Amino acid sequence: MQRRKFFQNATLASMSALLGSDIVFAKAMPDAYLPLGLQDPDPFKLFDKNKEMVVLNDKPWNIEAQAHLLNDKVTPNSAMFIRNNGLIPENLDASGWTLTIDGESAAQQKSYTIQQLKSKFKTYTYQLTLECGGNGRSEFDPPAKGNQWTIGAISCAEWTGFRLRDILEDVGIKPDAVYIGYHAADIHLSQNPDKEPISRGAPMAKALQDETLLAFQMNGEDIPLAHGFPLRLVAGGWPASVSGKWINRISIRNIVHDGAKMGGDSYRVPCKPVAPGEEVKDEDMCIIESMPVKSLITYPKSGAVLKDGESLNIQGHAWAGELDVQKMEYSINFGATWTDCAIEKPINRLAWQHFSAEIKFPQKGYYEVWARATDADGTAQPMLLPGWNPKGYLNNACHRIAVKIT
Ligand SMILES: Nc1nc2c(c(=O)[nH]1)N[C@H]1C(S)=C(S)[C@@H](COP(=O)(O)O)O[C@H]1N2
Ligand SMILES: [Mo]
Repeated sequence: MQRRKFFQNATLASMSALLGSDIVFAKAMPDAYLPLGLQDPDPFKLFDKNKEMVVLNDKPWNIEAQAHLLNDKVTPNSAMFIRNNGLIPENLDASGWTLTIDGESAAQQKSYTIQQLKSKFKTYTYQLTLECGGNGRSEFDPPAKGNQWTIGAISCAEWTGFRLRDILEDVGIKPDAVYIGYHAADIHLSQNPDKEPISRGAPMAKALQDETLLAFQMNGEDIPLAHGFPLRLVAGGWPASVSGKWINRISIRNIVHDGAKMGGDSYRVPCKPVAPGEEVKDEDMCIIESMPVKSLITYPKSGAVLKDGESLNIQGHAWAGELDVQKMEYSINFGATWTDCAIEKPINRLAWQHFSAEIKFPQKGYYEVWARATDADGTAQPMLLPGWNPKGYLNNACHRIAVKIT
């Protein structure tokens, strides 16, 4: 079994990390021995996640958050969703890691160790919103295949690393460059080494943005293994599939990158709206770029009970891909009328924004609080499920919680 093999091949350091303490007599431990403390790994312990995270799949691991776990302004590892297309790579060694830049539109091929990157390039820290393109998929009808994400495939951690632009410019970008494509160390589910689980990328304009990082730290520490240790691409505001984990190669392409999961229904939606269930021709599908405006009520948890006369302080976050969120509103009457929430400015571009509001309810009974964000272009979240598409991407419908006043 894959998981078992992972532990047998794990280095002593990674075993200690997973056990949460040093193996004192490690020298005496037989080769390829599986310490009892690591048998039958519990995913919450394995990945250091909150016990209330929801496992959608264990082969590959796909784990989502719940709204109330995401109340922190900076998402901690414990509440960060995991989305894997393949198997997490084994035996990763940061000191031996190299990043190679190549491709038709690279002026030369060049490789760097992480140490060389650190000595050569300035580091930057940004808080960046990463939402899986399939977040909200579970609501589509007819249903879409894939992980049935509800609302929890969203995070906004703080990432530290190099500007991808600085590295690409050091290598030299030919004038015909149109796209970058990443390659990573994870393993295809078939275990076929010639297949990549995923190899996506972004147009040069996104690759060259100030905030597009090749990160080596998350929230001030080494990136957790499941989130791309030792080096990951972070392209905030775009489907998180662009943010390749375990990156060892980036190609500068003179065509739209044609790696795994760049074509077909993967991370693509009909360029124009279609009826639910309708067949869409390949040439009528468009690659998802900036994610749509969306928000989440992270406090209180749905099902809150208040006493008559008590007011409720709601809190949450809103984000809008490449854009800022300009307005945040709530409704307690199923969207008949809306009231403004207070909304903060983002800490930097591509970071989510925090909102809050003090709500008074007119009388005892059952209510729903609906939240709606509007982006800087004036586009608001839809109240109900938006445009159907074959793979169930881009559901940015309003989030809602139930509240009872007794
Ligand atoms: N190498 C690699 N990078 C990857 C993936 C993957 O399977 N392999 N999944 C992508 C997808 S679809 C998403 S949504 C994000 C999830 O990032 P996270 O697991 O750190 O939350 O990683 C992206 N980067
Ligand atoms: Mo994703």
